[in-house]
Amino acid sequence: MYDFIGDVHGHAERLVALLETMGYRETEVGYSHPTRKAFFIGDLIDRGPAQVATLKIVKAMVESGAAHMVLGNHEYNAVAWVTPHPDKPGEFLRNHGERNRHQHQAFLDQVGEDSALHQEMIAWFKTLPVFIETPEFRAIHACWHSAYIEAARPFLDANNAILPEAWPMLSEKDTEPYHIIETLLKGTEVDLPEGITYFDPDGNERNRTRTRWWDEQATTYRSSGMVAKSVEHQLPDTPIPSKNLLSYDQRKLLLFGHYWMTGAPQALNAHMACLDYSIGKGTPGTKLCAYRWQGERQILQDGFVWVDAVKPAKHLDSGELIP
Ligand SMILES: [Mn+2]
Repeated sequence: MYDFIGDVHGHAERLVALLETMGYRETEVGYSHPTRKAFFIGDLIDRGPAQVATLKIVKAMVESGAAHMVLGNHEYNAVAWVTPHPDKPGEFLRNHGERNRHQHQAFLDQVGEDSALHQEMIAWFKTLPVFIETPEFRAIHACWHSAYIEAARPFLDANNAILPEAWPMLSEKDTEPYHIIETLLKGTEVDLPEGITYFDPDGNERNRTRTRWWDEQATTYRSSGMVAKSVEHQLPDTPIPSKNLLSYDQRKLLLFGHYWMTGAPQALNAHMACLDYSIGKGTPGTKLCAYRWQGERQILQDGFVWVDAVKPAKHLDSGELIP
C-alpha cells in the first residue's frame, strides 16, 4: 500500500516530519516503512530552503525500493535547462532568460550549477516516469487525460520515462509533442474568446488562463479559470468550447499535485485528489500533504495527513507536552 506525497519544493525538514508522522524511520539505506511505500507526485525542487536534502532523502528511498516517484514539471524544466539545443549552438532546450533563471536560481545555488551533484540529480530526473498506472490507481504530476497519455507513449520508454532522443522534440514550442507534455506535467490552459483579455493582480494583460480540468461542473471561462479571486470577475461567464474541455474518465483513483490547493486537504471528487497544498510558498497555513491509500476504490477523507509548512514554536516530537 502507498502513501502518496504532494509537491515538496525543497522543504526537507517538513518532509521528514511528515514521513515520521506516518511511521517511516531512517535506516542505513534511507527512510522506509515496514509495510508501506511512499509515492512522490513530483516537484521536489525549486523555491524551498533545503532542496538538496530533499533530493537525497527521496532518491535514496526510490533506489532502495521504499518509494516511487513521477516526474514533476520542475524536474522536467531542470533537465531542459541543462540540455543543449541540438540545432542552436549555445542555447538550451529551456531558454536561460531572466524569468526562467529566477524560477530555478535557488536550486542552482543550492546544488551548485554544473557540479557533480547537479549532474547526478539531472541523470536521476531523466529516469523518472511521466506517469504510473496500476490496476487500482493512476498517478501523474498535473493532468491525466487518456488521449494525451496515449499520444505521449511514442516519446516514452518501457518505464514511461522520456526517451533520451525525445527531449528536443518535446521542448519545441508550438508543436503537438510540446502541447502533450505540457498538458500532462503542467495542466491545461485555454485561450479566452477573441478580443477578450484580463489583467492579473500584477497588472499584466493576459488572454489565456489555466483551467480546473478536474471539475466537470466548471464549464465557463469564469468557473473553470484559475486566476486570483480578485480578478475572477474579469473572465467571461460564457461556455468554453467543449473541444477545449478535458475530463477524467473516473475509471480509477487519480492522485496528482501541481495546483497549489489551500485550506483543509480533501478529495476533489470520489476518485480524484490533488495533494499539492502550497508548501512551496512556505507561508503559514500552507501544508505538505499525503494521502494514505489502504486499497479503497474511492478517496476517503480519513486518508489525508499533513504537516504545516511553518513548524509550530513548540511541538510534540520530543515527547514534551504543551501545557
Ligand atoms: Mn508543479
